[in-house]
Amino acid sequence: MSMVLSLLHKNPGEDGSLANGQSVLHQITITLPQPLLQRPSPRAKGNHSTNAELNRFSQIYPESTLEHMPEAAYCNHFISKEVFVYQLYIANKNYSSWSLRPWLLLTELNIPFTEQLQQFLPDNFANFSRFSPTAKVPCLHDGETVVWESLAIVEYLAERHEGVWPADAKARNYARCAASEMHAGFSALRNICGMNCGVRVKLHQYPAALAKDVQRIDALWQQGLTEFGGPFLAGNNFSAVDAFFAPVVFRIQSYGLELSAPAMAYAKRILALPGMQSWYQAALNESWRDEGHEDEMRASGIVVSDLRLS
Ligand SMILES: N[C@@H](CCC(=O)N[C@@H](CS)C(=O)NCC(=O)O)C(=O)O
Repeated sequence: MSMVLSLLHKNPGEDGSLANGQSVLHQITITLPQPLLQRPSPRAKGNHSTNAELNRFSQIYPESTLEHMPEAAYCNHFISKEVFVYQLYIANKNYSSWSLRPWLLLTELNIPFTEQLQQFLPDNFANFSRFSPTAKVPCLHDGETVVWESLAIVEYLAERHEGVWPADAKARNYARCAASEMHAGFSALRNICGMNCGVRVKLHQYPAALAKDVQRIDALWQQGLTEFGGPFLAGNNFSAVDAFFAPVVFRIQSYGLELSAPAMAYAKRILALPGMQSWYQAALNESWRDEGHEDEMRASGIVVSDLRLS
């Protein structure tokens, strides 16, 4: 299979440095080598490429650095302006549980995106309305297309990237049901144990409605881990259902919630993921406080420790 590639190549300048070099546009016709045709997993569908694909490209064409690629190459499957187009609007990492879901999914699946973090303010409406019709986060922009609602974002990504939902039909059904249950339910857990990554709280009380939500989550997790063999909820790979329950994992940590041993082991595994660690560190480093979220947390319990760094 042949195709024409346009590459912006940089010749070294007189001092030998690329910084002072001249850019030259090359158009070359190439026959794609086999490794490029066998696209690596997780595979991008359509025009969106994964980091793995970009890395593969740069190994095969070392003269094109990743830095040059956005302007440089217009190879339909691998490199196009659209590769870098996803913009994910999120809010404070310490508090924004809905933002965490698509952020973690994109991060763990290695799908390139640009993070647009908008701070919670006493009135978010005007600011958040600039990028979302609901004035809420998360909101994904893909060029002109605006995708609001976390579950819709997941489905949008699933149409373009493999690995968002499990490949196995039974596991996929479980994953979709469990993620939808999380999207629509567990209001006692959400209201009483609002996500606040940096604090450790002793709850004033443990109401029956909260216990019921925690028990249901425990049962759901155990069902997935047992039926599909772990280490993730729907089997061997991290998928959207794990992303949907990621904020619950931070809540377990913050409020000292107790689940069965397999469920606690799962929570520990999720906490250890690079994406979760990175989110957590960023949350601890945030200096902003949102009084609404802080008041909710103080209404539920006593702060035993506050690990936030400033
Ligand atoms: N159902 C929405 C929920 C989004 C949501 O409630 N986001 C919160 C932050 S975690 C928000 O933007 N709140 C801002 C506000 O209400 O002013 C989704 O799934 O994306």
